Order: sequence, then structure tokens, then C-alpha cells
Amino acid sequence: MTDKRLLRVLRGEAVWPPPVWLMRQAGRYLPEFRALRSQADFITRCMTPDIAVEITLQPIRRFAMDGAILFSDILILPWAMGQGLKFVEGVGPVLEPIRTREDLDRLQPERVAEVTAPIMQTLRRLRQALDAPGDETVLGRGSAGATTLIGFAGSPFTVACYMVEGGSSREFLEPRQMAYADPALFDRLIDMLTQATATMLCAQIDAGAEAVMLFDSWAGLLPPGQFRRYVIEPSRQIVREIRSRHPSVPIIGFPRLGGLLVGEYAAATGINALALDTSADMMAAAALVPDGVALQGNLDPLCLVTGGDGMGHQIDVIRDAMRGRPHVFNLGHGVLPQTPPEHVAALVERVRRT
Ligand code: 1CP
Repeated sequence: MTDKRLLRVLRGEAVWPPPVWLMRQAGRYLPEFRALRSQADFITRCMTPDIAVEITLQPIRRFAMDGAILFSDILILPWAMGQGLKFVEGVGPVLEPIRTREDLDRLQPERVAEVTAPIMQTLRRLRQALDAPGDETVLGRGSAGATTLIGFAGSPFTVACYMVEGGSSREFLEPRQMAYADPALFDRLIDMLTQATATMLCAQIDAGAEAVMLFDSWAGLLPPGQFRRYVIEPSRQIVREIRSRHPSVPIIGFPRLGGLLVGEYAAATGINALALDTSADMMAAAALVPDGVALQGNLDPLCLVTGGDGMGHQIDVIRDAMRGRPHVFNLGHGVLPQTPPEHVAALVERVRRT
């Protein structure tokens, strides 16, 4: 049974109108998400199936998105390996930085499967809720079996950025300097993350994820040689490992701000779909990727804040340019917290116009 519209596109079919979901579709812009925030801190929310299931389904109930992305975070992986992590209000993630061989040796990738078991439980429950026939109490009438469950992870380079820096940054100077000053150490970290990420994504698929996405949000910081070594090569290995165990599960790659290298990224990694950031010209990207690779994107998230005719026009430009090709409508980056939910409803309605 593969007639879910999003899955068909991820497998290379052109579907009209295109399926739609949004990066960070669960989040602070939804009042029902903010209401749950007071109940538990961020990591607890990710690790408690009752809460994580509820948050994942919130945007599906409201907007009937074609994709439901697991509520979790890319930094749960380093946390599960034993790295100290806190999400601080108004600051973002704060981690105990990894700067030396000793810091790296203290990580315990062998713990990840056990620590992330509740997330797999969340996925099992989500898959059941999304596919339950006639259970309109969960999702609303008629939508059972229509929404694709998406698992995800950060890509090794982006996760390493936060691990070495110790938090968020615009430049991530610490990890980028480590890659030049001690490439052997940086390679070890990347290799550890590559293996752990492939294993975790396979576990997510075993638990019910029907597609997986690799977020490489900081890929665009690297010069071409390092982009090949730290973005393309680890992603290629992750794709190869997932394919060997789950050959029919589509994989979406998001090498954000990858510029001219996105075509090489798509061809060399073997991903099924390439997610594009707002800076990318979708038609130019289409010319760079191998035939059959779907494109996902790439409306400016700010357009969704302003809404109205401006947003409508931008939606039409992207949707019409991609007509006849495998295209998943999405933003070029995550939904901004100040986004009015009714603009998201208007976006979905506009994308689905025939
Ligand atoms: O309560 C809150 O406000 C916490 C905000 C929040 C949320 C809602 C964080 C903290 N993470 C998430 C969830 C999340 N993160 C999802 C779940 C899906 C959904 O919400 O719909 C996903 C897929 C992510 C992925 C993620 N986390 C990325 C990759 C995508 C991207 O946005 O580039 C990155 C870089 C992170 C790190 C992260 N998590 C949270 C923050 C504040 C940050 C730092 C972002 C930065 O460095 O600017």
C-alpha cells in the first residue's frame, strides 16, 4: 500500500497538486504547542511518548499535512551518547563542548539504542494513529492512511557543529577550526556520528517511519573539499547503510546553502529527494540533480509570516515551476515562531488548489 501522495513523490512520481508539509510544523507558533510547554522541559517532551505523539499530531489535525515529522531534535543523538545538553529559554541548546580526544572518548554511542527506546515507542504509536481506519477522534474524518510518517536525524557535520561549539552559533568557528587543526580528531567524531546516525535511522524505520530526512543545516559553511569530505561522504555512507536494510524507504537530504554542490550531493549520496533552502532556484537545481530525484521546498518562511497575496504569488511561482516533476511543497527552512497559524492553513489550501 503505497498510495500516500508524499511517498509517491519521494519515489520519483510527479503528483498534482503536490503534497505539502512544513519543516518545524510543530512548534511555538501553535497555541496548543505553547500550552504543553509548561508541562515538561524540551528533552522530557521529546522522550515522553504521550507528549511527543500529541505534539507531532497537532499540525496534522489542524492542516491535514501530507507528512507528519516526528517531534524530537537532532541533538537528542549526542545527548543519548552521554553529552550534557540543556535547552535554555531564549538562548537555545547548550552542550558540554567536545574539544579533545578525552572528551570524545567519554561518549558512549553503544547507549543510544536503549536511551532512545521511548522515541521508537512514539513512532510506533504515531504510525498506528495515522493509519487507523476510521479513527476520526485522532485526525479528523477521511484522513486515515493519507499522512506519511517521517523520521529524521541531523547529519554528522551539523550535529558535530553543535557538539564541538557547545551550542548554537552563526559561524561555528570551533568545529571548523578543529577540522583544519586536528583533522584526525574531527574525522573520528564524524565517523562515530555517521555510524550512530545510520543505526538510529534504521531503528526509526523499524518502529514505523516511512521516510527519513537528514538535516545538514550548516553544510553551507564548508568549502568544496570539506563539503565533499564531511557532508557528501558521511551522507553517502548513511544512505548506503539504510538502503542495504530498507531498500524501499525514501531518504530526503537537506544540505542547506549547498549552492552549486547540491547536484553532486544528490548524485553521490543517492538520496531520493533533495530539500532546498530558500536561496536555491528550483529550476536550476532540477537541472543539476539526477533524473527521478524529487525536489522539496522552498518557500521563504518569512512569506508565511506576512501571508496574503504576497505569499499566494510566491506559492504559485514555486508550484507552477515544478509542475510535471516530482515535487514536495515545503519551506526553505523552519516555520518561524511569529507565524500566524491561519497563514499556514491558507498555504495548504493554496498548494492544494487544482
Ligand atoms: O520549545 C521550544 O521552543 C523548542 C524549540 C525547538 C523545537 C520545536 C527545538 C530546539 N527543536 C524543536 C523540534 C525540532 N527540531 C524538530 C521536530 C519537528 C517539528 O518541530 O515540526 C526538528 C526536525 C528539528 C531539527 C533541528 N533542530 C535542526 C535542523 C533543522 C533546522 O532548523 O535547521 C536544528 C539545527 C536543530 C537544533 C535546535 N533545536 C532547537 C533549537 C533552538 C535549535 C538551534 C537552532 C539554531 O542553531 O539556530
